[in-house]
Amino acid sequence: MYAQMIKSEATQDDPEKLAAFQARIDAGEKIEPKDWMPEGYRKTLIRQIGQHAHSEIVGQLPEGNWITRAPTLERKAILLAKVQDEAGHGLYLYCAAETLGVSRDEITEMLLDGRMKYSSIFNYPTLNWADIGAVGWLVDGAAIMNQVPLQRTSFGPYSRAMIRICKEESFHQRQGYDAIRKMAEGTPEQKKMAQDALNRLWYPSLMMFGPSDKDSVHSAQSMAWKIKMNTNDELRQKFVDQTVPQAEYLGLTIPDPDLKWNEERGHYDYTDPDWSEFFDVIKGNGPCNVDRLAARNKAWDDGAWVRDGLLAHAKKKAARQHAAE
Ligand code: FAQ
Repeated sequence: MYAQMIKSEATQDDPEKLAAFQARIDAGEKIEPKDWMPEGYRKTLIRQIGQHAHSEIVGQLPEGNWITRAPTLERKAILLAKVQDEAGHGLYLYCAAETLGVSRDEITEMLLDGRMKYSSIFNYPTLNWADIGAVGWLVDGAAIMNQVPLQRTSFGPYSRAMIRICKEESFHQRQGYDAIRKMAEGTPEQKKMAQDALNRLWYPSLMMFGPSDKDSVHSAQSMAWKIKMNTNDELRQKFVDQTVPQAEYLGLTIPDPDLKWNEERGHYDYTDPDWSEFFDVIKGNGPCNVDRLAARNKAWDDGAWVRDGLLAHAKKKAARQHAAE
């Protein structure tokens, strides 16, 4: 339905303006907030940037769950810093979305009542400490794979936000790898926990790249507009190729008996995730969807007095300024 809306609005745009806009994109120019843009481009960006921002915010929950139970003070401090970084990423992205004419409150409300999505991965639980290592290694690893090309995306504010985010995400990925390496090199029980985390998070991590190309409704238009730089399957393959040697180094086994190097393709052949599970999770039926949205709704409601107070202060200040003029 959203895709239909975008299509119908795109066709209402002046063909000459559309052609000039596409020429700018093709020439690699950045589009800035005050530039003319097709309505479909604006809406697609709000959807993608908003979904991305929500993922950063909701993504704090599975890791935040372990801050009080981190095994050492050092691990606690690192995890705390990482979770704070994710909040910062959410804020840069909400600001980028605001330049497209949608307020942070509006898109937050769309998350809270289920009209907007966030990444499927955050609907899976973090059951033990090894999961925190696996989240950094796999989830941040997949996020970087997706986000490095987005530094070149056509919309200026999004592309600039991605440059800073990617720097921090690579630190996150390395801390995750270091945490899981410690477990994999630890006691047999710790190694078992690391393997169990990999078993549970492997396929949900592959799902982060979105449905297979044949089922991706937005890829073609988003790639033409350089809102997306690669297809979902291209990035998923790159992620598999990068991660398999990392698992081998850890002495862990990717839970895919059919995974093998394909000499001819120069890539690993791998098993796709269960796409029916993916679509079920993004419809709201994953293991933690209800809890995640309840936690975000509670945080929003509990913070109402802060927002009201700030707004009242801003209104009072504006009234004072107005009276003085
Ligand atoms: N989860 O036609 P496509 C992070 C939806 S940040 C949920 O292929 P598109 C940092 C899609 O919206 C992770 N929904 O769609 C961190 C569409 O539904 P709609 C987030 C998904 O947009 C780490 C439908 O399926 N990163 O992890 C998912 O061209 C650790 C059809 O799909 C970003 O958001 C999914 N996985 O491609 C934080 C990156 N995949 O809207 C804390 C930017 C697809 O029509 C801790 N986003 N859908 O109702 C993107 O690159 C794209 O939006 C894709 C999807 C690739 C995710």
